[in-house]
Amino acid sequence: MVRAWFMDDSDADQRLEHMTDPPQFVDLDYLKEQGVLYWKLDADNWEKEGKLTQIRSERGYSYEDEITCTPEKLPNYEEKLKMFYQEHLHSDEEIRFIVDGSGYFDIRDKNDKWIRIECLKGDLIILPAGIYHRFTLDTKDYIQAKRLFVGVPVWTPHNRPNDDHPARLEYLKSYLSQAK
Ligand code: KMT
Ligand code: NI
Repeated sequence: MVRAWFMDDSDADQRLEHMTDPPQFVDLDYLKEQGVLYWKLDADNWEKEGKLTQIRSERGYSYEDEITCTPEKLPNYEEKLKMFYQEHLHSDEEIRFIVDGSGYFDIRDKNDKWIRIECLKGDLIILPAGIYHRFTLDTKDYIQAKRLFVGVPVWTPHNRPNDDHPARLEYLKSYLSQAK
């Protein structure tokens, strides 16, 4: 089961868990209310398992590649990791299937609070277009993930504030219009 929790506001290392004391976990339904989708897949057997193929065809993901976050495999490693951790949004979904390692996706909930989502080997996570979010490695410093996309990929991050971005407006309309 995915673990996700409200973050504390300490400015300690971004790679730490940043749980509050006591921890305040959120469940899948809460993530779904913010438009975040999640599946657990068999990372060692995903081809046979067929779930990824099914999700790919249902959602029209025609593009796929792999990213490995290590200084050797990721060009401009330091710079990229800094970029990933700047709060931003995209014009499209961000889809990641973790084939090895782990890391955290942080998303802003409807009350603009940070929720940290622990992504482990076998997790498939979809962030909706227009959600403010960021990514960090954890203290193990290693993740390898498949990136999926509909059509030609656009990875451009639009850093916050970008409240008039069409994807932001669409996101607000779809998910936050009844937010309390
Ligand atoms: C991103 O866009 O934040 C990433 O691709 C992070 C590495 S993949 C989990
Ligand atoms: Ni992103």
